[in-house]
Amino acid sequence: MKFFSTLIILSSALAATVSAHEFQSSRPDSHAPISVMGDHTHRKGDWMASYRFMVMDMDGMRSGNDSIDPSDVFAANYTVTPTKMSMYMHMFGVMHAPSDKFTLMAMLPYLDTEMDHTIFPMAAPLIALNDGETTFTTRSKGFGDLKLSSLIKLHTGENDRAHLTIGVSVPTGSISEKDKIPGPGGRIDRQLPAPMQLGSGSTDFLSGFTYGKQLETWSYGIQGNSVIRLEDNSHGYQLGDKFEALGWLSWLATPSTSLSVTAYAKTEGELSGIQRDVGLNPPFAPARRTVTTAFGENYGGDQAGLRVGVNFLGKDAGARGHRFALDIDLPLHRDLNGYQLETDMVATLGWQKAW
Ligand SMILES: [Cu+2]
Repeated sequence: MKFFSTLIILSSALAATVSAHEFQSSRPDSHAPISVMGDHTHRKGDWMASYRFMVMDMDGMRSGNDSIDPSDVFAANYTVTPTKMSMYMHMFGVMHAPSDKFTLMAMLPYLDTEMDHTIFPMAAPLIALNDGETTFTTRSKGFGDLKLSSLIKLHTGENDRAHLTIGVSVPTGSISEKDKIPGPGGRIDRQLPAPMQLGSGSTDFLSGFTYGKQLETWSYGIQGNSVIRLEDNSHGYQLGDKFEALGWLSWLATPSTSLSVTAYAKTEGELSGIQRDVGLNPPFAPARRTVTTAFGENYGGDQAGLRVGVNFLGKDAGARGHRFALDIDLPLHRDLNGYQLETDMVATLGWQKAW
């Protein structure tokens, strides 16, 4: 909460320097940096389409605040450790305002995820890996969970605005994805652990609060958002709840280009329950554990970092009204529960157009 109070103090300091003018949606910084979801509302009758392409790169394992090696994970009694994960996400969005008070938003992601693993060398012969390989890669791809939200305007001032977001995440994404995983019987199709599944499997409650203010050549905003899981899924587990607080500062560099810095802090709970069909102990060594991702204690944690971004709003004939934006996330603080892959970089490229 120290993060939040710092943001509020920063906001008040900036507000004191303001000169009044209309909130201008024709400015590139009237939208938050592209990685912020549900940041703006629309006027009655407006429609907006959006597309985001996200790349997430996770390289190497971490426990708490420390980067660790596969040997550390094997020493902690695990037989297999992830070593690397890359995720590509295509996110499709539609917004529509049936009235000035309410804006409806729908978002559907398409995910393509790959995870590399290393097997404890002393265990490889026991799993009967006669091919001599001690690594394997799993992949999953498909549509994820559909998020439906209503953005409710709370305040529209001369140069500031605030809204509430209330929504639901519908479990349209599969949680039955399988891929070839070595084990008894060789490399055969087995249930993938939660990070490789396409959805949460549960109906989740989404909520958020967003405030934004425009100055002559600057603007800023703050947002708090959360994801609360409402049930266990059909595979017997529940992902952790998520809470995030963020604030951004944008500078109107030219009439069509703004540059931004975003600071964020987020926390996610452990996975609860037992993932059905994901083995906990290898049959050849019942005292050992299989892979870190099979255990709920190796999920969630706290992260904070900075994102830098650019928003572009087309003004000339061909590109008029088209928005293009890029945002790069560099995590600075990663305090992860148990043993997990660490996030090194997230890049978001987006397009938006309103009618
Ligand atoms: Cu919009």
